[in-house]
Amino acid sequence: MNKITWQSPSNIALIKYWGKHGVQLPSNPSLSFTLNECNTITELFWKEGDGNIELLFNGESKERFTARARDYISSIDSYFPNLKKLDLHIDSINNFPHSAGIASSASAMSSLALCLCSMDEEISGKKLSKEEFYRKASEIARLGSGSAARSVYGGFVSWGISDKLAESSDEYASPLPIKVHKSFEDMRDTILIVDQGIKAVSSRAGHKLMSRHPYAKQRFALANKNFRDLLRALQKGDNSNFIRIVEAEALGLHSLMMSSSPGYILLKADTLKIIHRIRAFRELSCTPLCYTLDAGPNVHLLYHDKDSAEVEEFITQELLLYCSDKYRINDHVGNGPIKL
Ligand code: 2P0
Repeated sequence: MNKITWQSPSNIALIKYWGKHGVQLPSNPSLSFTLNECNTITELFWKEGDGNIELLFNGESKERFTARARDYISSIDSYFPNLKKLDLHIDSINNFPHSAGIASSASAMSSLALCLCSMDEEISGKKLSKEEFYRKASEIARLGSGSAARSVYGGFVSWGISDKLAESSDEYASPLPIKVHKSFEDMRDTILIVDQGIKAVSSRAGHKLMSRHPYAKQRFALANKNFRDLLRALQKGDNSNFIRIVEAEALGLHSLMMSSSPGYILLKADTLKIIHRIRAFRELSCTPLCYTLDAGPNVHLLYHDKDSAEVEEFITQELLLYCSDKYRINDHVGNGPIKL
């Protein structure tokens, strides 16, 4: 069999994608940074065949993931005319807990999309420019999972049309075309794992509830404003606006879940305890750190590299007691996927 391997990271959204329409098109622009440590390595094997697809996730055959991969691959066959004449074997390894709200679908789907695009180049013999290749990979990744569109690039990445970015698109993500202030370039993200369990409501179901959410219109307008304001804060190195917007987006995301119909809560008591501790520590120490949340109970603690020693002491003394088995992942802004 032929083989392609890509390693692709997860990302953490600062401006949240929550709500979609059409074929995986976002209802508002989102902005994330790509992580360095949390990633998926996907090996894609192929040979001539009849469109059979097998998948191993962390070395095991899981019916739920295999069914999702089959649906996904059949949904993108118009992009890859050769797919129906191939048998595929996908072997994906995640180095962090999946389905616990650390955007594992972002790394899994982006690594698979990159493998499919590389395979297509090998089979067709048509090589795209680097820019075209990543743009196509982002579009293909988006069709698997919206947040995956952003993971094909390193650094700070946006996805979705914004009047502030001329080249922005709902179809694919792009690296931020602005110069991010150097204090944010090496941002740290310590992920405090409050609960590793599989969450009760999937993001896919959560997005769907936004289509009849009573606050949808206000949310999409606010996300656009927060997106514009965050761009300015990132450019200027403006910590106080960065913290204000990022925390408002985190709480706003979970407020949307709580006020959906039916409403649901992914936060745990320890999530809230950590948030209170972070606020108290910031007030006392004046260290510019803040939190964000993905679609789950785990807390992403964001801070500058220069404050790492002080924040590490805070984490070990005050936050680890709220983490499941004192588990946390030290991560930071990464450079994006790697072809292995
Ligand atoms: C985001 N999340 O911007 C938001 C914020 C989680 C919280 O996108 O249905 O797995 O596969 O497009 O991308 C998680 O949802 O959803 C997500 P689908 P996805 O990162």
